Amino acid sequence: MAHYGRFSVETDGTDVVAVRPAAEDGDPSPLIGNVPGSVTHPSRIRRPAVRRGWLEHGPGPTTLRGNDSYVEMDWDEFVPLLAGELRRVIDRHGNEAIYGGSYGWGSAGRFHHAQSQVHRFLDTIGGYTRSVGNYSLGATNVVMPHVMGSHWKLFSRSTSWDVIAEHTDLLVAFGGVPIKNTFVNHGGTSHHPTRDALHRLRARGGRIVSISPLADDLEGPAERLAPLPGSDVALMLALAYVLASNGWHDTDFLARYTVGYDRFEDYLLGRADGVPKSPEWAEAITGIPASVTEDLARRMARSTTMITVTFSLQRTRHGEQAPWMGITLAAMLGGIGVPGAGFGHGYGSMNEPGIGPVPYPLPTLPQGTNPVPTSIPVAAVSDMLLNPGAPYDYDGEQRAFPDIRLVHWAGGNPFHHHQDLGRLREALGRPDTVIVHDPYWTPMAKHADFVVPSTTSLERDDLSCTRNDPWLVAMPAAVPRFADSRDDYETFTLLARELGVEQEFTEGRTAAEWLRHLYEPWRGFVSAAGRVTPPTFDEFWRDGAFRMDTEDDLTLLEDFRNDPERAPLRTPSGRLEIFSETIADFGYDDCAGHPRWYEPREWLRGERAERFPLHLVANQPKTRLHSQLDHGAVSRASKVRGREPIRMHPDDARARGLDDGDVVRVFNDRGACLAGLRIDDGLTPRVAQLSTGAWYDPLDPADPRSMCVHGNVNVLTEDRGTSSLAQGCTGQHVLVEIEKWTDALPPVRAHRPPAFAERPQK
Ligand code: PGD
Repeated sequence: MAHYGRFSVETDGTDVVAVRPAAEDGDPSPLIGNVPGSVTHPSRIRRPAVRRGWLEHGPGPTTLRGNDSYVEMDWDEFVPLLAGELRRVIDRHGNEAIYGGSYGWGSAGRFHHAQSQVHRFLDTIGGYTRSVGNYSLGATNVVMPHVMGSHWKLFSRSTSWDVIAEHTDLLVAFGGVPIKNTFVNHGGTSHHPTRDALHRLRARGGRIVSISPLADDLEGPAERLAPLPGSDVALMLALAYVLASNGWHDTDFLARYTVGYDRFEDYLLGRADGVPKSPEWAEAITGIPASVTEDLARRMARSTTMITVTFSLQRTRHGEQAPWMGITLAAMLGGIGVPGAGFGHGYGSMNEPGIGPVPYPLPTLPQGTNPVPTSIPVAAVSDMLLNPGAPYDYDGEQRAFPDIRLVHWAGGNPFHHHQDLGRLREALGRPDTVIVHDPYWTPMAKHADFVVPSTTSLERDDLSCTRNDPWLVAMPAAVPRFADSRDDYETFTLLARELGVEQEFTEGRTAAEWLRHLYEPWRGFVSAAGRVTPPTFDEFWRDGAFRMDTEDDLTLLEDFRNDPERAPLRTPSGRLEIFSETIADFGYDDCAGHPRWYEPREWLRGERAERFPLHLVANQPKTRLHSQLDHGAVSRASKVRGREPIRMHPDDARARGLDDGDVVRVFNDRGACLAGLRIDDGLTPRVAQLSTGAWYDPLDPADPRSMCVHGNVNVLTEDRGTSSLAQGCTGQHVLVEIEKWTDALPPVRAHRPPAFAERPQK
């Protein structure tokens, strides 16, 4: 048994055969059950490989990506070929033509973190076009700095679960608090306090209101409201309306700590546009009876109320509005900065909000400086590849997309995270060359020209930690490297050598020396700060883990509440901006100067619903982390006849003649996929749910818009930004129709390697 992260693994010398959670974790994640067998799974990339068509025709746009065979080769041949292509693109088109945005959650360790490695390497060779933001929080990342001066504070300095359990009387949870998402956090996680905190809150007599179309977004006793998906902001506005029109809002708080409430109130009460955002107005949008809204607002005004909004609510068109309106509502209640009251974002979205932060920086691999200033919002990747030079708006800037010739990807799977995969496939046909590093033949690897076999975290020494978790963990390799795979660090070292910049990339250190180098100065820094004295590197490595101190019992924005002059927010006014002059001055027609209701495109009251009458919630899976280890035992066990499960209400199934266990075709005008039906009365009627993360598996790989036979929901979602402000990912909601699949069942080949070929004759 070897310690691995905060769980232990038992191996047979080549692969993991059993996993055991950390002893102190009272509610361990079931997802670790996907790990056994993952090192030697048939979907591992055994050797470096180059797409046959690339070898035959050289670099250039092509429709063959995703529909070609691969030629395996030795590292000695592969590295000069790949380095030569990087050199060609830089010499002919400049470094801006390399897209190294390379988004993704791959790999837990601090040193072998794939994103850090690829960015450091690309910086060393002269830079690259990068991406900004992420798929989790595209809208929040941009709007909340304007509103409250920060976005990271919302998560890393959020009100602690212990404080909520002890002080909150009424938890009003937009999006619920889905336990499944608290299994994971970026960089690893050691304990899972959410379920216990909710239990303690209830035991004290606290109440929870879960606002979601899915009953299991909140486990255990709770009141549930199910507004029409996508209409939560209208419900929030109606709650605000009840507070304002009854004089239950905290005018002292609004005057002292916020700006622009009066402008917002003109809109809220209908003075600005003649439309009061009353409970009756909202009822016609949300379907929630006006009396229910009034009653909830009354209780919110009388209790210590915490309003939370999950990340999912901002992963939709106009996603900026939900967190902005949530914090506005909390400001009207006057509880921001008060223990147990105020606002929270992302409880139940991952295992970070509610957990105390480490009060000092963590060991981090320096990434160098990127000499290329060009960036894109991360979810604009297809737009960029398809439309070089095209103008676009982003956070007050008028920008133009760069002309990308080479895509270099490590540690992410765009066929998991991006929307409208048919469009993504067309976009990936445009560059001259696509390079992907991954341990597995993911769909992204199957669209690459150069496929670089990476080790997994189980095959290399590393250390892990994350900003909201007390444990710094030694992760010694549990098993030898699989086949001919290499650590990304080693691959980049070889490429850097070939390109004449090895010393700049490695600074003369081996991977083992880097671990010590990251750790020892950090130890000195932390010791000097005087809070704790970490052990020496050798002691740390021997003991396997070090418990850092964390700041516990936090209340979000408590310092600001205590003294807004001495602890102002980093907004232009120093206060919470219910009306943002900055955003208003951008002049966008899809994001005004204060939170407001915008009708979504993909929702049941729109015209599209006449053709596609079911609202599909495309949320995070509970059987794996995103698309990772989709072939693991826990993920596989959930599949229905080998397809990703889709849930729908019994009435909707009956109306279509569908039974539990049927394979169904889920479709709209963008694409289609097969999925396995699970009937569930915990869903609101006319709502279906299909998680992200089933590996894309086209029936006809030659057709970019081919049906996915395995159930990848992103063949259906729209590739459109949240708004001109943030251009965030909007993958959470999509309208579809569902019908029984009556043809012969096509085989699922998602987890098989591609075809291999002989080298083409020149
Ligand atoms: P993962 O499946 O985690 O998904 O998208 P993301 O791309 O992060 O991909 C990580 C990849 O890294 C895997 O292929 C894994 O094999 C690889 N990997 C692991 N270790 C290593 C390593 O050491 N080296 C290398 N080179 N690779 C490694 C997640 C994204 O999806 C996120 S964060 C969100 S929140 C979005 N959510 C939604 C949503 O709610 N709805 C829809 N429709 N779509 C979404 N997409 C987004």
